[in-house]
Amino acid sequence: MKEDRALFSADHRQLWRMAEPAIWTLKESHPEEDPATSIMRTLWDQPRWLEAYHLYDDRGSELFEQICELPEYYLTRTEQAILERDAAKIIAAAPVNSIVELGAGSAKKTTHLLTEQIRLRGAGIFAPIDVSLPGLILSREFNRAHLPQIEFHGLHARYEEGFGSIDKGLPTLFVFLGSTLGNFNASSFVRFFSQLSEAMGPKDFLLLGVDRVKDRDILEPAYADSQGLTAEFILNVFDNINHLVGSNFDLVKMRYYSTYNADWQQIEMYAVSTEAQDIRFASFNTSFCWEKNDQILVEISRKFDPERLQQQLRFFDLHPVLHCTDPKEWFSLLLLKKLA
Ligand code: AVJ
Repeated sequence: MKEDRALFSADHRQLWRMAEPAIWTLKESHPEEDPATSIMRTLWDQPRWLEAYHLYDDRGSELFEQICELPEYYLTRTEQAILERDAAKIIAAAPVNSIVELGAGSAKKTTHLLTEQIRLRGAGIFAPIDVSLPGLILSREFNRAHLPQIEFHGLHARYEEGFGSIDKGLPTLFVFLGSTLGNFNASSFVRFFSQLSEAMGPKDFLLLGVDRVKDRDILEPAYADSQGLTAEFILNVFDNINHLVGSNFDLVKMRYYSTYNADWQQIEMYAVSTEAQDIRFASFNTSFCWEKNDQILVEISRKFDPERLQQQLRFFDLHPVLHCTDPKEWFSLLLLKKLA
């Protein structure tokens, strides 16, 4: 493919190999921390908690797709509607050759941006970065069928590994949708934006989709659906953990609990033990007692004030260009430009 070199920076190009047609993987991955270490570190923290990425094994990814369709879960369809309405405005304001999507998930939303890119500029590169290979393959097939003018390069990697390899000279729109940012606590927020800003060149933009602070009567049902899908999604993490570190969490002896913490502007999703259980970790030769009624914080979903977020992002040399929202002002898309 002639334009491979246009996507990767010269000194990163040789780190990648094509694992599948149009899908790249790192020859060697050196994550800051592997999944098992992350689990052991946060479960020994007080209070015990987990990093959100453990939720997305195959079953978890499937359950999350179903959550997106729930009547109570307004986020996906609200963001989709904003994109449908404002994609042309966004692409016009961001003169780029390539679109790099972090944690692509359902590539459906990005289609609006790519369609506008074709309409306005006739061509472009689309490079979704995702840890899920099946997701990338679906995205590649969709692209092949519906967006032939767009050159596709899937990056099978964690976001920070992926965006670090993109050529800084190639005008790029980085896209981070779905309020995935809401999963980051204060320290991962700073680390993420430092790394991303560092990876961005002077012609680059960032499109950020974030769920907004609002009444708890709207927020809480989105994370406590009547079908119990969210509960299943959250508790499923323990199946994945049992698999990753050889532990014996018993899903029958726990329940799901969620609440909106207004002081911290975040939904908190917990697993609560319904009886004392001795949790053993075969791979680490250690154990702890999970007492009855004790909680493990499995996920946070932060809610944002868009003006305040724009101010915070100036610290990372990201300056506001556009702010798109829905009529109810429930969700925001922020377009930011990297200042050289
Ligand atoms: C994928 C992080 C945006 O926080 O709304 C949905 C994850 N967890 N229901 C969110 C989630 C439970 C979701 N994000």
